[in-house]
Amino acid sequence: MAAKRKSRKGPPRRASQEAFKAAKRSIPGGVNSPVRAFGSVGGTPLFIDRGKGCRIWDVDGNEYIDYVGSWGPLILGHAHPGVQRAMREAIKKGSSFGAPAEIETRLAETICRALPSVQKVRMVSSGTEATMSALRLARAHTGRDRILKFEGCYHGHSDGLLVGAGSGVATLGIPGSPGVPAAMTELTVQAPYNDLEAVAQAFARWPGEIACIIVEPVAGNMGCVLPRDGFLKGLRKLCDQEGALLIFDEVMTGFRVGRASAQGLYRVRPDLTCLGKVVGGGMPAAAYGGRNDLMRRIAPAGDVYQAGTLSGNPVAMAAGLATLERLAEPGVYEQLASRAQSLTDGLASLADEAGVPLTTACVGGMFGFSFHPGPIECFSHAQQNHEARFRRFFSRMLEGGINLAPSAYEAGFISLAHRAAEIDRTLEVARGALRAAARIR
Ligand code: KE4
Repeated sequence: MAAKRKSRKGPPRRASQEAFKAAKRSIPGGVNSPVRAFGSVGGTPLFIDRGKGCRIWDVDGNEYIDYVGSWGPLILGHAHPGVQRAMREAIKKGSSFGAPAEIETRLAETICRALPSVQKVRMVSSGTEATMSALRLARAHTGRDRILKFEGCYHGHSDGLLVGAGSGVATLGIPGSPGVPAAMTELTVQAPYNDLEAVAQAFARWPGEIACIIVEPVAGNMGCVLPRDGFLKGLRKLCDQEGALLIFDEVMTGFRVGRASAQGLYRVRPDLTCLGKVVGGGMPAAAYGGRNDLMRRIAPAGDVYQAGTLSGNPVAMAAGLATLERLAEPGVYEQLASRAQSLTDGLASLADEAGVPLTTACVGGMFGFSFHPGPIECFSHAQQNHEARFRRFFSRMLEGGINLAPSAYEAGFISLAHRAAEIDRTLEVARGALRAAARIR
């Protein structure tokens, strides 16, 4: 009888285990957002005690090089001194007034200066709010009810956007969660990402009914999937032909893939843009904005209602402003992009060495990888990821002190605090982790 494999002794996790047990007694699933629960990788989620720069420490005192970065916001790294200073200054004056403050205008002006397509912008508190509001505005402006999204793209959890996985052609959405009425998702058309033909067919099937297309210009919720050449420009052209609005959901890509975000990188001008994550610098802040003639419909300037108790919160504005100000310095995006490229090139060559198929992608300071020979251009490709290999790789990396997104359907994030030394260390650990993954048939 083969000797029972002794269970690997990873770093101590007792305190996280205790914390998780306690959390589950009062929080559904023990977490305040599902992906944090390690559902698709197994084991106990890390309960984090603190972060600094590109590192985090869990409550057992284990140290990790962090590539989650709070799912994108911490592009400067954890506990950035400039961001903390700005927040301290702001909090000294109070936390929230429910009345306008000049700091909101300063962040709005910074966003409008960086994104020429954004002539006016409204601050909200989450990406979900930003996309939900942008869709309402698109429907009001066009008088149409249908919206078109792409399979594998995630735009937050508002009802009409929680649709089940698609079928490979343009289909009417089906509820992706209990509690979402079919009536809501029937107005959502879903097409495969990178498939312009399917989008054209949708417009032909529902002529004059589609208010807008909402798209992640780089898809970061099915791994990291880049737009094919011409895809985004093709969406622009179809929207112009069909009288629909083009909404770029840049909650993840905004100020992440370049100063002018994905719309600047790919030179496509959306009608509306949704932002989040980086613009809040780690605090709850997001935004939607676009052309003057559209945004002036938003209450109280216009008749399209949207509101929020903590929208434009001064402390969050301070964190966002300090973050965007640092990102305006020369060379930051070149540094982020080169770190992401070194990491993904290194992973690809180590995977070759280990004989395990791995497809990598990176743009600006975001990256992804899939245990699949590729290409990965849409959700059905992403679904072919070898889950067991991903899980083994993830857990060996975690044991080695590297914190990656606990799901193959997420992207990874580089911060300005990640130096070449951290990339080298990550690749050192990845060498063994990829060999371990390769052993799984
Ligand atoms: P929030 O409501 O979570 O702030 O933003 C929703 C959202 C909208 N658009 C895009 C492109 C997004 O990626 C997100 C949220 N991203 C996820 C990570 N893939 C947040 C992490 C989580 O859900 O816990």
